[in-house]
Amino acid sequence: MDRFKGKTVLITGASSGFGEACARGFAAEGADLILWARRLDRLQKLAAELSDQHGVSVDVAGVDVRDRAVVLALGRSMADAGVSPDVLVNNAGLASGLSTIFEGDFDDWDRMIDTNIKGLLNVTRAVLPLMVERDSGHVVNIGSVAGRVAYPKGNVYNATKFAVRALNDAMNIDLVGTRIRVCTVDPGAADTEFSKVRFHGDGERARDVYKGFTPLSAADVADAVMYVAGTPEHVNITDVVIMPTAQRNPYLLHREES
Ligand code: NDP
Ligand code: 8X3
Repeated sequence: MDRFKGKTVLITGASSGFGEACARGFAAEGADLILWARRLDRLQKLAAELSDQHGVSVDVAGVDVRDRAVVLALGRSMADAGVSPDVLVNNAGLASGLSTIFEGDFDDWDRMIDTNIKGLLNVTRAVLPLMVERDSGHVVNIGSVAGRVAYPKGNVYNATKFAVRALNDAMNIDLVGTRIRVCTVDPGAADTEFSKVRFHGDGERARDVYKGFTPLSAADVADAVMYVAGTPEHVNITDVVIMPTAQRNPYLLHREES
């Protein structure tokens, strides 16, 4: 299928997990890509593979979404080059640590707030004017079930994802009367590098998160993003919640005994 042929899709956090899976999925359906993340080496490898395999153009940049000056400069370069993404996947994000609020680590808090809220805002502020200018585009924000209900020791991560949901609603409100659509895709437990990052590189602790049930894969989430982005222009899906069948909310996850 060539659902996205001739479209340009900008994905933040494309060096692993959902972002990488979205890059693979959109490229397989003909989209040209702009991929941002800090690990440029990974993006370059992915770009070579996808352009080779699917004949699409893939532009990469080593970007920290927290760096407002860099993000805004990239937005200006796109404007100068006459490029305006058809789809922006605001995916870059992370959890850092899991502890009570009275034991929380300030660096973890800053990392999450600066990336998940301010980084998403930086990218949106850089890219959305290009969409408004031509009255066309689609923003898909990656939220989380953590943005719908707080869970023990999730506190600041929860707050950042509640913020993503508020910003998703706010974008839709600010864009009424335009043809630009905005959706939050809110996944539950998905096996990516997410937990390894949350536990500061502790792979064993990360693996335990996904024991006893089949978690979502990154490709499952990419499918949902592509479904949303593939709807006709008069259809605006504003919220998608996607969880493994074993999970019904952040508190209710069925694990088989091993
Ligand atoms: P991964 O850790 O696999 O991917 C995270 C991506 O974000 C990486 O590509 C990373 O790239 C990028 N990233 C992190 N910080 C920055 C930054 N400052 N600037 C640019 N890129 C950054 O995790 P997931 O794929 O699971 O996470 C993607 C999104 O999905 C996040 O927003 C996460 O909160 C959310 N989510 C995850 C769930 C899960 O269970 N996995 C469930 C619900 C939501 P690099 O390090 O190269 O910069
Ligand atoms: C990631 C899913 O449940 O670990 O947002 O918060 S969860």
